[in-house]
Amino acid sequence: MTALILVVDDVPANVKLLEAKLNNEYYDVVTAKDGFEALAVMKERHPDLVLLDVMMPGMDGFETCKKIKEDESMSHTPVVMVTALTDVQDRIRGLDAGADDFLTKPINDTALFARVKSLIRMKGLLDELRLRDKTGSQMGILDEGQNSFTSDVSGARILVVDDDSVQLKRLAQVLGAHYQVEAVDQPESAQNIAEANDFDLVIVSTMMTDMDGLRLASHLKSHENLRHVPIIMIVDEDDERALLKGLEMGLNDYLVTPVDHNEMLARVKTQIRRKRFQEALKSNYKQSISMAITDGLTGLYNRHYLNTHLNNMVRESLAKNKPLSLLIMDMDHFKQVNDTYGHDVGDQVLQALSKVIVNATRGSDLVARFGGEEFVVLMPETDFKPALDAAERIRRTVEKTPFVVTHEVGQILKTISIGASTLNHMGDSGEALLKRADTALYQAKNGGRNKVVAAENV
Ligand code: GH3
Ligand code: MG
Ligand code: MG
Repeated sequence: MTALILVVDDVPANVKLLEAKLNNEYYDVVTAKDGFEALAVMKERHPDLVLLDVMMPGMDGFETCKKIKEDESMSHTPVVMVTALTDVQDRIRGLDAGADDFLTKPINDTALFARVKSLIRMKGLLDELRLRDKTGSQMGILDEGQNSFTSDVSGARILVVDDDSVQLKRLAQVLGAHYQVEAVDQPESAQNIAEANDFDLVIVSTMMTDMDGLRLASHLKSHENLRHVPIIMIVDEDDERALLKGLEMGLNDYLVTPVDHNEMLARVKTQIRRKRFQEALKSNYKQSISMAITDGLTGLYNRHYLNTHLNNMVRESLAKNKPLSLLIMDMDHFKQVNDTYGHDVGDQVLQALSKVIVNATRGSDLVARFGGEEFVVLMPETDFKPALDAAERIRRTVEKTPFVVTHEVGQILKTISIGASTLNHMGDSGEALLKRADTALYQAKNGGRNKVVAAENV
């Protein structure tokens, strides 16, 4: 995921070093030499993340962070405080100022990228939620300031697995002041407990005697109902292998022993917030507003909503120079289903197709029913190539997955055609983006159906 990161430090060598590291991983970087400049840059460039030095002349990092978090236009931007290794007090002050995370100097690359990635993913989900709320209020179905996103993490449930009962007790105590904690010192039972409960986060030690914590984590991650539950591992500072392996496996974050309590609280909060944003996005606005913006048959967003949201999304993506792709898909010879099996069975096929599309796309992708048997997927922060890959994946899935219906035939195999377009940063509009995809869809139909066609990008 591409992102713009603001690096704030009064020492030019520190700025240069961080800038080089981040550029190396293909992040865009803007810099500021003090808090005043940082605030000005934020107003103008809207970065996705701020790496903020603590010790700076004039306005220090705490004060800068406070100002960021008090300003409605920037408060949603994650801030990582960069502090000296020993400054425990700094961490507490940083948390009070609203910082989302810490990094200690000298900055370790693994720690830097684990945190940057995790916070940017959270910011991406939050941006999408904010935009959907804006669309809702523009449509007059949601009051300004009536948010579906929240920073509230209260009531969250955490499972902690560690056979070191002293450490376990200490962690459970610290977390217990804010969350509902289930502490498990017999790792063999952890899997069952995790499956039987609805946890928002799992913390697993990788330093257990009789069980490989990474293996346990990998089992949890591969379980259907637990896949979306974030996992933080506890690792030995010197065990680079376990750390890298865990991150590579997709574990969400890590803590080194001895675990710093404030650091743990900050990281736990980030993971829980991210999970909640993700759930809010997936829930497709099941609240009262849903009637006006969703389609009755499929529960997807309706065309009116898509049009409003599309324009917001195009404007935002152009302003931030971010990619945006769009797919429009249409079932092939759908009329035959109605004609052969009746309209009700046709409806069932459309419902089943909408499920296939939702399952094949990401939470931040917006799926809408555009018309009778036409669907649109709007893919923020997605370049053309991955969008085409997704389209091809959906096409193939439909081709080989029969739709189960209540009619005596039992199941019906159908295909879909897809047109794909991507945002042209030289100048574009929602209407033009949609039109290009629609022209490509028409070509897919003419070219024999069951095809994905990419639009010319003009
Ligand atoms: P093509 O491959 O060219 O797309 O052929 P097609 O038969 O899929 O397309 P056509 O546009 O000729 O027919 C679409 C049909 O979809 C006609 C319409 O009655 C039916 N339809 C539209 N909305 C609904 C709905 O909500 N439920 C059902 N069951 N059918 C619908
Ligand atoms: Mg400094
Ligand atoms: Mg059709």
